[in-house]
Amino acid sequence: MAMTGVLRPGHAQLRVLDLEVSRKFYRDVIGLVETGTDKQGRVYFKCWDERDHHSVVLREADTAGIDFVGYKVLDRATLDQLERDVRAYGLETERVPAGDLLETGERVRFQLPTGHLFELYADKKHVGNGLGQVNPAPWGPDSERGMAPTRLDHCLLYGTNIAANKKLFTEVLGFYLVERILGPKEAGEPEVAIFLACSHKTHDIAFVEYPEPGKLHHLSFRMPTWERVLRAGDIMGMNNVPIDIGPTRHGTTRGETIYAWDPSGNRFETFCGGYDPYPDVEPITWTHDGFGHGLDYPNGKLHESFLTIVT
Ligand code: M3P
Ligand code: FE
Repeated sequence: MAMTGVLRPGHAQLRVLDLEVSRKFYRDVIGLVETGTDKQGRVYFKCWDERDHHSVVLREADTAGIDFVGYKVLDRATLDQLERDVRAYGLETERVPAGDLLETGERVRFQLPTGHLFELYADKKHVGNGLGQVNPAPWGPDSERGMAPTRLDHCLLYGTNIAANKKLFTEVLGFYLVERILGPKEAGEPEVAIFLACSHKTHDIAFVEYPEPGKLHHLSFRMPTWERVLRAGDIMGMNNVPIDIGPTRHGTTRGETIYAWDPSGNRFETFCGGYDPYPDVEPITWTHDGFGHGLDYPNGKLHESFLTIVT
């Protein structure tokens, strides 16, 4: 089998300021499928074409931001091996019991050098996409409500010491570097952003160097087409959703995109396109001078809000 180890982003738990307002927003405006509420009051969603029970979990809190992200691994043997590898590398790990998140098996949790809580897990209930496993229709009612992204694509996290994250992800977790952004020449061109893949995508996770640990820049939702990204923009307009950037195309990862804010101020992305890297690609580099086009290719512009606002 070609794909082993860590498979994909599986879930993210977001802090939201008003659960009912956020529930409506994620369900009716973004168009996710609500799949449950747990004893703690957390609300669970999946994107319509995801097969596992959930990918987005909302927790009401006084501040916005991200509690943790979880990545699905191939099987339990892989989970046990990666847990040993992370410990041998020198990080402490914790097992979160099965059932702590609805319909989810044990999770191995550890803190990244950037301050984020990161989890690996092997088991989550298969609930399907509503279209069945035999002779399925190509789409159904859940793909036609709101923006209706197909899946949770990646997250971009801001934090301290991304160089240490790069080492952990590439040497222990089996990710590879696809693109990177360099700082100014005067500073010795340090890597200020890294885009890492565990699959055949331009990024499954990305990090930006930032003085504060544990910050969320955005959760990204995959759209099937550019047309659907533009339609997501129409839906943002109809619902007065504040937009940060777009519709436009990044130079970095070549994605077509809109960034906007949820009612709590957590940024999200509706994203499509990119290209298909393999683990043997030579990473693409964006210099400090070229980064305006990296961020917004047509406009070649560094957007202040995009670079500085995080939750
Ligand atoms: C993306 C993406 C930065 C670029 C971000 C790119 C931090 O979010 O999905 O390609 O400049
Ligand atoms: Fe993104």
